[in-house]
Amino acid sequence: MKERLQELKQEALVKVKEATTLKELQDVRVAYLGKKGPITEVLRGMGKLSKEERPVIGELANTVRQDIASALDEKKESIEAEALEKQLAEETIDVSLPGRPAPVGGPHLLTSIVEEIEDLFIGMGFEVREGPEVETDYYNFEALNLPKGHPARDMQDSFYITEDILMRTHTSPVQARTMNAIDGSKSVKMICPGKVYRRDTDDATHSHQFTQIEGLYVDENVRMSDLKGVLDRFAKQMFGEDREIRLRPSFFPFTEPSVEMDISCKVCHGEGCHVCKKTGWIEILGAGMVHPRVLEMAGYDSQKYSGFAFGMGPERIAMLKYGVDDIRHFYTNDIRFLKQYHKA
Ligand code: FA5
Repeated sequence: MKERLQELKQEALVKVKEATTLKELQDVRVAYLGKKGPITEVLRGMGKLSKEERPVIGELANTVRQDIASALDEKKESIEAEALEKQLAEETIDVSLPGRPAPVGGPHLLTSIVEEIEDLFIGMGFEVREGPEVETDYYNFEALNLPKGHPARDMQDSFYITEDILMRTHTSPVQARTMNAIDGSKSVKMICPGKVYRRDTDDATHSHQFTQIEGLYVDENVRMSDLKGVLDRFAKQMFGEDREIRLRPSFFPFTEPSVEMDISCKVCHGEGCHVCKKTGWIEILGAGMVHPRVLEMAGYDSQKYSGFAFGMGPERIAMLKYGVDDIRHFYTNDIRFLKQYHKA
């Protein structure tokens, strides 16, 4: 019986050694130490032994049991430790790896340029005003000295909603609205950014919906030289002190005299390209001295008050400033284009 017990012990220890998983180890435990296992069987047969042999075999059986049990426990610990180590190795976090960038949006180039222009004029004492995009014929045209049937209405091909309501074709109605609201009682110095709509055919420099920024300064003794000074400061601050501007005589029914301001093309540096239609210049704004009739319609005494006004297209300004070669880039929303202008 002694030999049998020693044999069982050796056998069990080999199996414990060979086991590689907790499941295999549990099977060994059940097989050798379980109720139906060979050691229990040996102990059951003790009744047949002599009185002297019984305690010796009993003690040996217990020792064998304990040896197998502690070998099992040891092996269990080592399998568990190995598993933990493997898991830790697999789940190791390399803190030196670059993180996954979370996509962050930014203002649209057009929004940034409008804000930049606003800041620039706020710095010169102008206030920012807004007006409706769906406008009455009166404010869009009549209050600006463009009565019904006036041929100059053709300069701005319009989207009419009813006979008297249209999508505003420029931001100039906000001039009339602002002046009307104060009824000629005090000076006005404002700019108005916003969307405008025209039945223009889309091309590299024209869009049927675009942005304008209007400017208006009405006070006593406002002169043409004030307009020139403000526009010159605007152009230099926006494009650099070395930028060239030119004022060309023009016509707007709401200003007299009227001018158009061009700035030298940044894309071709005056050589002529498709952006500037081979002229080397890009028209960016219309301006002039507010027509006395417009002042009077708004309630001002045109003998006492005078003013200047201007209206510019921020898309054209952004195109010049950043060398954008097609106005349609602002509206097709290609993220590759827009991303280039996101400020960090
Ligand atoms: C006007 O709209 C006048 N209301 C501007 C003005 C205001 C003159 C106050 C005098 C006093 P004009 O049609 O030229 O003017 O347009 C002004 C600017 O808008 C242009 O210089 C140009 O930069 C821009 N613009 C005009 N049409 C388009 C278009 N289809 N697409 C993009 N920009 C345009």
